[in-house]
Amino acid sequence: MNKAIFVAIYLCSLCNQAENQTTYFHYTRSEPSAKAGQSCSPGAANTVNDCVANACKNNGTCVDAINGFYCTCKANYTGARCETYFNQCKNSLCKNNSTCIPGDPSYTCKCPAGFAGKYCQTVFTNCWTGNWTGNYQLKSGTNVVCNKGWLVFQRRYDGSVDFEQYWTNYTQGFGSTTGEFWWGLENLYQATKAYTCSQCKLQVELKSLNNISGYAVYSNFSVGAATDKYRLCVDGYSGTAGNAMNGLASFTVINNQRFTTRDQDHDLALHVNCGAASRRTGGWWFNSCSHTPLNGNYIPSPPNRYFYWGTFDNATQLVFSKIMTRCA
Ligand SMILES: *[C@@H]1O[C@H](CO)[C@@H](O)[C@H](O)[C@H]1NC(C)=O
Ligand SMILES: *[C@@H]1O[C@H](CO)[C@@H](O)[C@H](O)[C@H]1NC(C)=O
Ligand SMILES: *[C@@H]1O[C@H](CO)[C@@H](O)[C@H](O)[C@H]1NC(C)=O
Ligand SMILES: *[C@@H]1O[C@H](CO)[C@@H](O)[C@H](O)[C@H]1NC(C)=O
Ligand SMILES: *[C@@H]1O[C@H](CO)[C@@H](O)[C@H](O)[C@H]1NC(C)=O
Ligand SMILES: *[C@@H]1O[C@H](CO)[C@@H](O)[C@H](O)[C@H]1NC(C)=O
Ligand SMILES: *[C@@H]1O[C@H](CO)[C@@H](O)[C@H](O)[C@H]1NC(C)=O
Ligand SMILES: *[C@@H]1O[C@H](CO)[C@@H](O)[C@H](O)[C@H]1NC(C)=O
Ligand SMILES: CC(=O)N[C@H]1CO[C@H](CO)[C@@H](O)[C@@H]1O
Repeated sequence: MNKAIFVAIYLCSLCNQAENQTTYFHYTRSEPSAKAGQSCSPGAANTVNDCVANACKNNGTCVDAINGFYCTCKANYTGARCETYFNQCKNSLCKNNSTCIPGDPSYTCKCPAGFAGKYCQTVFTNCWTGNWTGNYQLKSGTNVVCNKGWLVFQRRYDGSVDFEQYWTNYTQGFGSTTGEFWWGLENLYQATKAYTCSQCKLQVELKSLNNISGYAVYSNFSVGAATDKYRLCVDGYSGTAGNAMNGLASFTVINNQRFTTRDQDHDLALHVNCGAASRRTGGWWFNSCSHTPLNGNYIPSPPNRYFYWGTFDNATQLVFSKIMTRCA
Protein backbone atom coordinates (compact mmCIF):
# COMPACT_ATOMS: atom_id res chain seq x y z
CA MET A 1 0.00 0.00 0.00
CA ASN A 2 1.41 3.40 -0.80
CA LYS A 3 1.89 5.91 1.91
CA ALA A 4 -0.83 8.36 0.78
CA ILE A 5 -3.51 5.67 0.69
CA PHE A 6 -2.38 4.34 4.11
CA VAL A 7 -2.74 7.83 5.60
CA ALA A 8 -6.20 8.19 4.04
CA ILE A 9 -7.38 4.86 5.46
CA TYR A 10 -5.84 5.71 8.82
CA LEU A 11 -7.61 9.08 8.92
CA CYS A 12 -10.87 7.56 7.81
CA SER A 13 -10.65 4.91 10.48
CA LEU A 14 -10.24 7.77 12.98
CA CYS A 15 -13.35 9.35 11.53
CA ASN A 16 -15.23 6.10 11.97
CA GLN A 17 -13.86 5.65 15.43
CA ALA A 18 -14.90 9.17 16.34
CA GLU A 19 -18.30 8.52 14.88
CA ASN A 20 -18.66 5.33 16.89
CA GLN A 21 -17.62 7.04 20.08
CA THR A 22 -19.87 10.03 19.62
CA THR A 23 -23.05 8.07 19.86
CA TYR A 24 -25.05 11.31 19.96
CA PHE A 25 -23.77 12.36 16.53
CA HIS A 26 -26.56 14.19 14.83
CA TYR A 27 -26.60 14.49 11.02
CA THR A 28 -28.24 17.65 9.85
CA ARG A 29 -26.80 18.22 6.37
CA SER A 30 -24.64 16.78 3.62
CA GLU A 31 -21.09 17.97 3.36
CA PRO A 32 -18.86 17.35 0.29
CA SER A 33 -17.93 13.67 0.50
CA ALA A 34 -14.39 12.75 1.49
CA LYS A 35 -12.04 11.58 -1.21
CA ALA A 36 -9.48 8.94 -0.27
CA GLY A 37 -6.17 10.45 0.69
CA GLN A 38 -7.53 13.98 0.44
CA SER A 39 -10.50 15.26 2.35
CA CYS A 40 -11.36 12.45 4.72
CA SER A 41 -10.09 14.26 7.79
CA PRO A 42 -12.84 16.25 9.52
CA GLY A 43 -10.97 19.55 9.22
CA ALA A 44 -10.69 19.25 5.49
CA ALA A 45 -14.33 18.47 4.76
CA ASN A 46 -16.05 20.32 7.54
CA THR A 47 -16.77 23.49 5.64
CA VAL A 48 -19.99 24.49 7.43
CA ASN A 49 -20.54 25.17 11.12
CA ASP A 50 -23.60 23.10 11.96
CA CYS A 51 -23.92 24.40 15.50
CA VAL A 52 -27.04 26.48 15.15
CA ALA A 53 -28.38 28.31 18.21
CA ASN A 54 -29.84 26.02 20.86
CA ALA A 55 -28.65 22.95 19.00
CA CYS A 56 -28.05 21.28 22.37
CA LYS A 57 -30.61 21.43 25.16
CA ASN A 58 -30.01 21.89 28.86
CA ASN A 59 -26.74 23.82 28.50
CA GLY A 60 -25.06 21.03 26.57
CA THR A 61 -22.07 22.11 24.49
CA CYS A 62 -22.40 21.81 20.73
CA VAL A 63 -19.37 20.39 18.92
CA ASP A 64 -19.25 20.97 15.18
CA ALA A 65 -18.19 17.97 13.11
CA ILE A 66 -18.22 16.70 9.59
CA ASN A 67 -21.76 16.25 8.30
CA GLY A 68 -23.35 17.69 11.45
CA PHE A 69 -22.66 18.20 15.10
CA TYR A 70 -22.82 16.38 18.40
CA CYS A 71 -23.54 17.49 21.92
CA THR A 72 -21.53 17.19 25.10
CA CYS A 73 -24.11 17.07 27.86
CA LYS A 74 -24.04 18.50 31.35
CA ALA A 75 -24.38 16.16 34.28
CA ASN A 76 -27.75 14.42 34.54
CA TYR A 77 -28.62 14.84 30.84
CA THR A 78 -28.33 12.50 27.92
CA GLY A 79 -29.75 11.98 24.42
CA ALA A 80 -28.56 13.23 21.03
CA ARG A 81 -29.43 16.79 22.00
CA CYS A 82 -29.16 16.41 25.78
CA GLU A 83 -32.93 16.49 25.83
CA THR A 84 -33.31 13.64 28.29
CA TYR A 85 -32.67 13.55 32.01
CA PHE A 86 -30.07 11.11 33.09
CA ASN A 87 -31.30 8.71 35.73
CA GLN A 88 -31.03 11.01 38.73
CA CYS A 89 -32.99 8.43 40.63
CA LYS A 90 -30.42 5.68 40.37
CA ASN A 91 -28.94 6.58 43.73
CA SER A 92 -31.81 8.63 45.12
CA LEU A 93 -32.36 9.12 48.84
CA CYS A 94 -36.07 8.30 48.57
CA LYS A 95 -37.02 6.16 51.56
CA ASN A 96 -39.79 3.81 52.56
CA ASN A 97 -40.65 2.56 49.06
CA SER A 98 -41.41 6.05 47.81
CA THR A 99 -41.17 6.78 44.09
CA CYS A 100 -38.33 8.93 42.82
CA ILE A 101 -39.44 11.44 40.17
CA PRO A 102 -36.64 13.11 38.16
CA GLY A 103 -36.81 16.88 38.09
CA ASP A 104 -34.84 20.05 37.66
CA PRO A 105 -32.64 20.75 39.51
CA SER A 106 -33.20 17.56 41.48
CA TYR A 107 -35.62 14.70 41.85
CA THR A 108 -38.53 14.56 44.27
CA CYS A 109 -39.85 11.60 46.22
CA LYS A 110 -43.55 10.71 45.92
CA CYS A 111 -44.53 9.24 49.27
CA PRO A 112 -46.75 6.23 49.82
CA ALA A 113 -49.70 6.75 52.17
CA GLY A 114 -48.52 7.36 55.70
CA PHE A 115 -45.10 8.84 54.88
CA ALA A 116 -43.94 12.41 54.47
CA GLY A 117 -40.88 14.63 54.37
CA LYS A 118 -38.51 15.48 51.52
CA TYR A 119 -37.35 11.86 51.25
CA CYS A 120 -40.48 10.28 52.75
CA GLN A 121 -38.28 9.50 55.71
CA THR A 122 -40.94 10.29 58.31
CA VAL A 123 -44.10 8.51 59.32
CA PHE A 124 -47.05 10.82 58.68
CA THR A 125 -49.93 10.63 61.13
CA ASN A 126 -51.39 14.14 61.07
CA CYS A 127 -50.63 17.73 60.08
CA TRP A 128 -49.65 18.91 63.52
CA THR A 129 -46.86 16.47 64.42
CA GLY A 130 -44.46 18.29 62.09
CA ASN A 131 -44.04 21.59 60.38
CA TRP A 132 -45.93 20.36 57.35
CA THR A 133 -47.16 22.34 54.37
CA GLY A 134 -48.60 20.59 51.34
CA ASN A 135 -50.69 17.58 50.38
CA TYR A 136 -50.15 14.28 52.16
CA GLN A 137 -51.89 10.95 52.51
CA LEU A 138 -52.97 9.46 55.79
CA LYS A 139 -52.39 5.71 56.25
CA SER A 140 -56.11 5.28 55.56
CA GLY A 141 -55.40 6.64 52.07
CA THR A 142 -57.33 9.87 52.70
CA ASN A 143 -55.73 12.96 51.23
CA VAL A 144 -55.03 15.76 53.64
CA VAL A 145 -53.86 19.34 53.20
CA CYS A 146 -51.48 20.77 55.79
CA ASN A 147 -50.53 24.41 56.14
CA LYS A 148 -47.59 25.14 58.45
CA GLY A 149 -48.71 22.61 61.00
CA TRP A 150 -52.46 23.20 60.57
CA LEU A 151 -54.96 20.83 58.96
CA VAL A 152 -57.00 22.65 56.29
CA PHE A 153 -60.60 21.44 56.16
CA GLN A 154 -62.15 24.03 53.88
CA ARG A 155 -60.69 26.20 51.13
CA ARG A 156 -62.42 28.46 48.60
CA TYR A 157 -60.94 30.97 46.21
CA ASP A 158 -62.63 30.91 42.81
CA GLY A 159 -66.16 29.53 43.14
CA SER A 160 -65.36 26.54 40.93
CA VAL A 161 -66.85 24.05 43.42
CA ASP A 162 -70.55 24.17 44.28
CA PHE A 163 -70.94 24.12 48.07
CA GLU A 164 -74.72 23.70 47.92
CA GLN A 165 -74.44 19.99 48.78
CA TYR A 166 -76.27 17.30 50.75
CA TRP A 167 -75.61 15.67 54.13
CA THR A 168 -73.64 12.74 52.64
CA ASN A 169 -71.43 15.18 50.76
CA TYR A 170 -70.72 17.24 53.87
CA THR A 171 -69.89 14.11 55.87
CA GLN A 172 -67.69 12.53 53.16
CA GLY A 173 -66.21 15.73 51.74
CA PHE A 174 -66.28 17.14 48.22
CA GLY A 175 -64.17 19.16 45.80
CA SER A 176 -60.48 18.48 45.38
CA THR A 177 -57.65 18.79 47.89
CA THR A 178 -55.61 20.42 45.12
CA GLY A 179 -58.33 23.06 44.59
CA GLU A 180 -61.46 24.13 46.41
CA PHE A 181 -62.78 21.60 48.90
CA TRP A 182 -64.68 20.67 52.02
CA TRP A 183 -62.65 17.89 53.66
CA GLY A 184 -65.59 16.10 55.25
CA LEU A 185 -67.08 16.09 58.75
CA GLU A 186 -66.30 12.43 59.32
CA ASN A 187 -62.64 12.96 58.35
CA LEU A 188 -62.52 15.96 60.65
CA TYR A 189 -64.10 14.01 63.50
CA GLN A 190 -61.76 11.02 63.05
CA ALA A 191 -58.68 13.27 62.89
CA THR A 192 -59.57 15.21 66.04
CA LYS A 193 -61.63 12.83 68.20
CA ALA A 194 -58.68 12.02 70.47
CA TYR A 195 -58.59 15.66 71.58
CA THR A 196 -60.93 17.76 73.69
CA CYS A 197 -62.31 21.14 72.66
CA SER A 198 -59.66 22.97 74.66
CA GLN A 199 -56.86 20.97 72.94
CA CYS A 200 -57.66 22.12 69.38
CA LYS A 201 -57.68 25.56 67.83
CA LEU A 202 -59.58 26.85 64.84
CA GLN A 203 -58.17 29.39 62.41
CA VAL A 204 -60.18 31.09 59.68
CA GLU A 205 -58.43 33.16 57.01
CA LEU A 206 -60.53 35.45 54.86
CA LYS A 207 -60.30 37.91 52.00
CA SER A 208 -63.11 40.19 50.90
CA LEU A 209 -64.07 41.46 47.49
CA ASN A 210 -62.33 44.72 48.49
CA ASN A 211 -59.11 42.70 48.78
CA ILE A 212 -58.97 43.15 52.54
CA SER A 213 -57.52 40.17 54.42
CA GLY A 214 -58.39 39.14 57.96
CA TYR A 215 -58.31 36.17 60.28
CA ALA A 216 -60.05 34.75 63.31
CA VAL A 217 -58.52 32.28 65.75
CA TYR A 218 -60.56 30.35 68.30
CA SER A 219 -58.49 28.81 71.10
CA ASN A 220 -61.01 25.97 71.57
CA PHE A 221 -62.47 23.83 68.81
CA SER A 222 -63.93 20.38 68.32
CA VAL A 223 -66.66 18.59 66.41
CA GLY A 224 -68.77 15.80 67.88
CA ALA A 225 -69.58 12.40 66.39
CA ALA A 226 -72.07 11.67 63.61
CA THR A 227 -74.57 10.49 66.24
CA ASP A 228 -74.51 14.04 67.68
CA LYS A 229 -74.62 15.56 64.18
CA TYR A 230 -71.05 16.80 64.40
CA ARG A 231 -71.87 19.29 67.15
CA LEU A 232 -69.50 22.26 67.20
CA CYS A 233 -67.51 23.51 70.16
CA VAL A 234 -65.88 26.85 69.43
CA ASP A 235 -64.72 29.45 71.91
CA GLY A 236 -61.93 31.90 72.75
CA TYR A 237 -61.82 34.38 69.86
CA SER A 238 -58.84 36.51 68.86
CA GLY A 239 -57.86 38.03 65.51
CA THR A 240 -58.71 40.82 63.07
CA ALA A 241 -61.93 39.63 61.44
CA GLY A 242 -64.16 39.87 64.50
CA ASN A 243 -66.00 37.23 66.50
CA ALA A 244 -68.80 36.58 64.03
CA MET A 245 -69.23 32.95 65.15
CA ASN A 246 -70.26 33.85 68.69
CA GLY A 247 -70.13 37.61 69.14
CA LEU A 248 -73.10 39.01 67.23
CA ALA A 249 -76.78 38.47 68.08
CA SER A 250 -77.40 35.61 70.54
CA PHE A 251 -79.54 33.77 67.98
CA THR A 252 -76.52 33.50 65.68
CA VAL A 253 -74.08 32.12 68.30
CA ILE A 254 -73.01 28.82 66.78
CA ASN A 255 -70.99 27.36 69.67
CA ASN A 256 -72.68 24.11 70.73
CA GLN A 257 -74.78 23.83 67.55
CA ARG A 258 -75.20 20.79 65.32
CA PHE A 259 -74.46 20.67 61.60
CA THR A 260 -77.27 21.32 59.13
CA THR A 261 -77.53 20.78 55.39
CA ARG A 262 -80.31 21.37 52.85
CA ASP A 263 -81.61 17.85 53.51
CA GLN A 264 -80.91 17.53 57.27
CA ASP A 265 -82.19 20.29 59.52
CA HIS A 266 -80.56 20.25 62.96
CA ASP A 267 -80.63 24.00 63.66
CA LEU A 268 -82.68 25.92 66.25
CA ALA A 269 -84.79 27.99 63.84
CA LEU A 270 -88.38 26.94 64.36
CA HIS A 271 -90.01 27.24 60.97
CA VAL A 272 -87.09 27.26 58.63
CA ASN A 273 -84.07 25.19 57.69
CA CYS A 274 -81.16 27.64 57.82
CA GLY A 275 -79.40 25.41 55.28
CA ALA A 276 -82.34 25.14 52.87
CA ALA A 277 -81.33 25.04 49.22
CA SER A 278 -83.33 28.22 48.52
CA ARG A 279 -81.24 30.10 51.10
CA ARG A 280 -78.00 29.18 49.30
CA THR A 281 -76.01 29.08 52.53
CA GLY A 282 -74.59 25.57 52.06
CA GLY A 283 -74.14 23.22 55.00
CA TRP A 284 -72.99 24.78 58.29
CA TRP A 285 -73.38 24.90 62.05
CA PHE A 286 -76.44 27.14 62.45
CA ASN A 287 -78.31 28.51 65.45
CA SER A 288 -81.17 30.53 63.91
CA CYS A 289 -79.23 31.02 61.74
CA SER A 290 -75.58 32.37 61.59
CA HIS A 291 -73.41 35.29 60.56
CA THR A 292 -70.64 33.06 59.21
CA PRO A 293 -72.00 31.21 56.17
CA LEU A 294 -68.55 30.24 54.90
CA ASN A 295 -70.08 27.55 52.67
CA GLY A 296 -72.60 29.99 51.20
CA ASN A 297 -72.99 31.01 47.58
CA TYR A 298 -69.73 32.25 46.11
CA ILE A 299 -71.63 34.58 43.78
CA PRO A 300 -74.46 36.38 45.62
CA SER A 301 -77.79 34.90 44.49
CA PRO A 302 -80.33 35.92 45.62
CA PRO A 303 -78.54 39.24 46.32
CA ASN A 304 -78.62 38.86 50.10
CA ARG A 305 -77.48 35.22 50.12
CA TYR A 306 -73.76 34.90 49.94
CA PHE A 307 -70.42 33.90 51.40
CA TYR A 308 -69.46 36.40 54.15
CA TRP A 309 -68.25 36.85 57.74
CA GLY A 310 -70.57 39.13 59.67
CA THR A 311 -67.94 41.16 61.54
CA PHE A 312 -65.45 41.48 58.69
CA ASP A 313 -65.21 44.30 56.14
CA ASN A 314 -68.84 45.26 56.78
CA ALA A 315 -70.00 41.74 55.83
CA THR A 316 -68.82 42.29 52.28
CA GLN A 317 -68.86 39.28 49.98
CA LEU A 318 -65.75 37.13 50.39
CA VAL A 319 -63.46 35.87 47.64
CA PHE A 320 -61.25 33.60 49.76
CA SER A 321 -61.56 31.44 52.84
CA LYS A 322 -59.38 28.83 54.48
CA ILE A 323 -60.52 27.02 57.63
CA MET A 324 -57.95 25.06 59.60
CA THR A 325 -57.50 23.27 62.89
CA ARG A 326 -54.52 22.29 64.99
CA CYS A 327 -54.57 19.96 67.98
CA ALA A 328 -51.99 19.23 70.63
C1 LIG B 1 -28.25 26.50 32.19
O1 LIG B 1 -27.50 27.63 32.53
C2 LIG B 1 -28.27 28.69 33.07
C3 LIG B 1 -27.38 29.90 33.24
O2 LIG B 1 -26.17 29.52 33.84
C4 LIG B 1 -28.89 28.21 34.39
O3 LIG B 1 -29.69 29.22 34.94
C5 LIG B 1 -29.73 26.99 34.13
O4 LIG B 1 -30.23 26.48 35.37
C6 LIG B 1 -28.93 25.91 33.44
N1 LIG B 1 -29.82 24.80 33.09
C7 LIG B 1 -29.46 23.53 33.26
C8 LIG B 1 -30.48 22.53 32.85
O5 LIG B 1 -28.39 23.18 33.74
C1 LIG C 1 -27.41 15.36 39.26
O1 LIG C 1 -28.45 14.70 39.98
C2 LIG C 1 -28.08 14.40 41.30
C3 LIG C 1 -29.23 13.65 41.94
O2 LIG C 1 -29.55 12.53 41.17
C4 LIG C 1 -27.80 15.69 42.06
O3 LIG C 1 -27.38 15.40 43.37
C5 LIG C 1 -26.73 16.48 41.35
O4 LIG C 1 -26.58 17.73 41.99
C6 LIG C 1 -27.08 16.70 39.90
N1 LIG C 1 -25.99 17.37 39.25
C7 LIG C 1 -26.13 18.46 38.50
C8 LIG C 1 -24.90 19.05 37.94
O5 LIG C 1 -27.24 18.93 38.27
C1 LIG D 1 -41.27 -1.80 50.98
O1 LIG D 1 -41.63 -2.80 50.07
C2 LIG D 1 -41.20 -4.10 50.48
C3 LIG D 1 -41.53 -5.07 49.35
O2 LIG D 1 -42.82 -4.81 48.86
C4 LIG D 1 -41.88 -4.47 51.80
O3 LIG D 1 -41.41 -5.74 52.23
C5 LIG D 1 -41.53 -3.42 52.84
O4 LIG D 1 -42.24 -3.68 54.05
C6 LIG D 1 -41.91 -2.03 52.34
N1 LIG D 1 -41.46 -1.03 53.31
C7 LIG D 1 -42.24 -0.03 53.73
C8 LIG D 1 -41.61 0.90 54.69
O5 LIG D 1 -43.38 0.13 53.34
C1 LIG E 1 -41.30 25.58 60.41
O1 LIG E 1 -40.94 26.02 59.11
C2 LIG E 1 -40.50 27.35 59.10
C3 LIG E 1 -40.31 27.74 57.65
O2 LIG E 1 -39.68 26.73 56.92
C4 LIG E 1 -39.24 27.49 59.94
O3 LIG E 1 -38.83 28.82 59.95
C5 LIG E 1 -39.54 27.02 61.36
O4 LIG E 1 -38.38 27.03 62.12
C6 LIG E 1 -40.12 25.62 61.35
N1 LIG E 1 -40.53 25.23 62.70
C7 LIG E 1 -40.28 24.04 63.21
C8 LIG E 1 -40.80 23.78 64.58
O5 LIG E 1 -39.68 23.17 62.60
C1 LIG F 1 -72.80 14.23 46.67
O1 LIG F 1 -73.19 12.94 47.14
C2 LIG F 1 -73.91 12.19 46.19
C3 LIG F 1 -74.39 10.93 46.87
O2 LIG F 1 -73.38 10.33 47.62
C4 LIG F 1 -72.99 11.92 45.01
O3 LIG F 1 -73.69 11.22 44.01
C5 LIG F 1 -72.49 13.24 44.44
O4 LIG F 1 -71.56 13.00 43.42
C6 LIG F 1 -71.83 14.07 45.53
N1 LIG F 1 -71.47 15.37 45.01
C7 LIG F 1 -70.24 15.87 45.14
C8 LIG F 1 -70.02 17.22 44.57
O5 LIG F 1 -69.33 15.24 45.66
C1 LIG G 1 -61.44 26.62 76.34
O1 LIG G 1 -60.22 26.13 76.84
C2 LIG G 1 -59.84 26.65 78.08
C3 LIG G 1 -58.54 26.03 78.47
O2 LIG G 1 -57.65 26.12 77.41
C4 LIG G 1 -60.93 26.35 79.12
O3 LIG G 1 -60.60 27.01 80.31
C5 LIG G 1 -62.29 26.79 78.62
O4 LIG G 1 -63.30 26.35 79.51
C6 LIG G 1 -62.55 26.20 77.27
N1 LIG G 1 -63.85 26.59 76.75
C7 LIG G 1 -64.69 25.71 76.22
C8 LIG G 1 -65.98 26.24 75.71
O5 LIG G 1 -64.42 24.50 76.15
C1 LIG H 1 -58.50 42.86 44.02
O1 LIG H 1 -57.35 42.20 43.53
C2 LIG H 1 -57.56 41.65 42.26
C3 LIG H 1 -56.34 40.82 41.90
O2 LIG H 1 -55.24 41.19 42.64
C4 LIG H 1 -57.82 42.77 41.25
O3 LIG H 1 -58.07 42.20 39.97
C5 LIG H 1 -59.07 43.54 41.71
O4 LIG H 1 -59.25 44.64 40.86
C6 LIG H 1 -58.88 44.04 43.13
N1 LIG H 1 -60.14 44.62 43.58
C7 LIG H 1 -60.19 45.72 44.31
C8 LIG H 1 -61.56 46.17 44.72
O5 LIG H 1 -59.19 46.34 44.64
C1 LIG I 1 -71.84 48.87 55.76
O1 LIG I 1 -72.98 48.48 54.97
C2 LIG I 1 -74.14 49.17 55.30
C3 LIG I 1 -75.30 48.52 54.52
O2 LIG I 1 -74.98 48.38 53.16
C4 LIG I 1 -73.97 50.65 54.98
O3 LIG I 1 -75.12 51.37 55.33
C5 LIG I 1 -72.74 51.15 55.76
O4 LIG I 1 -72.50 52.49 55.37
C6 LIG I 1 -71.53 50.31 55.51
N1 LIG I 1 -70.44 50.75 56.36
C7 LIG I 1 -69.20 50.90 55.92
C8 LIG I 1 -68.18 51.32 56.96
O5 LIG I 1 -68.88 50.68 54.75
C1 LIG J 1 -42.00 2.14 58.73
C2 LIG J 1 -40.62 2.29 58.17
O1 LIG J 1 -40.09 1.38 57.57
N1 LIG J 1 -40.03 3.46 58.35
C3 LIG J 1 -38.70 3.76 57.86
C4 LIG J 1 -38.74 4.90 56.86
O2 LIG J 1 -37.45 5.33 56.52
C5 LIG J 1 -36.68 5.79 57.62
C6 LIG J 1 -35.40 6.37 57.07
O3 LIG J 1 -34.76 5.43 56.26
C7 LIG J 1 -36.44 4.62 58.58
O4 LIG J 1 -35.68 5.06 59.68
C8 LIG J 1 -37.79 4.11 59.05
O5 LIG J 1 -37.62 2.97 59.85
